[in-house]
Amino acid sequence: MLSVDPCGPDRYIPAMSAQTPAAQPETTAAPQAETLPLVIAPDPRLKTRTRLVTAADRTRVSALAQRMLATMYAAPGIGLAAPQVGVDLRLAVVDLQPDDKPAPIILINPKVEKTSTEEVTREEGCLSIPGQYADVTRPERVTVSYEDLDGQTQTIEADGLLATCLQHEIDHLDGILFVDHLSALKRNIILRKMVKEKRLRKNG
Ligand code: K1U
Ligand code: ZN
Repeated sequence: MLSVDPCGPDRYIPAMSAQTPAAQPETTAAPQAETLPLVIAPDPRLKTRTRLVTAADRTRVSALAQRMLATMYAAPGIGLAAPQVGVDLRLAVVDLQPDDKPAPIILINPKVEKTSTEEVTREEGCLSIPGQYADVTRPERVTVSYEDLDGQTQTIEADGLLATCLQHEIDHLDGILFVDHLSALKRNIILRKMVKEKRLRKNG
């Protein structure tokens, strides 16, 4: 059982605009966490191995994880790692929203414990490499251990898109982007486009 309160996307806030003050419900929605600016490639923060979350980081990590979830839902995306919001910590969030219902997972110090020998090729995108997609081959199944917000060790055995997403997010914590799994030719085509787009954004 996960101990995480989603506190995520705007669509979970009840619509208030059609209600008069007298008709408003007595209970108030949980305050929405603010989104964070995304770090866009190329950026050295995306190429750096992050550091372990320690007991001293715990209070900060809870609020940060809620803001990362808000950022991921707003993007929209199915995962987000701390370096993508400029934070040098081993922290990631994932939500594939099965049945269109929120099912956020907050992963502190996640670690791939086991991978299958069978591989699968799936198209990947990245919120730090917007508009670029490519087929990436990875192990089909993974076992990932992580700490939850209560400091309890949890284990996920994943296949399908969740397995791909977990590997993509843990790669981020090691400074690895999905383009690093491609041939040098494909990687350079994508990275050159990113350099060009960054230059265009900078120069207006
Ligand atoms: O870490 C990230 O950059 C997020 C990335 C995760 C990911 C996507 C695909 C395969 C592996 C990992 C994204 O979420 S990109 C956006 C995306 O895939 C998506 C967006 C809306 C609905 C469904 C998927
Ligand atoms: Zn990514």
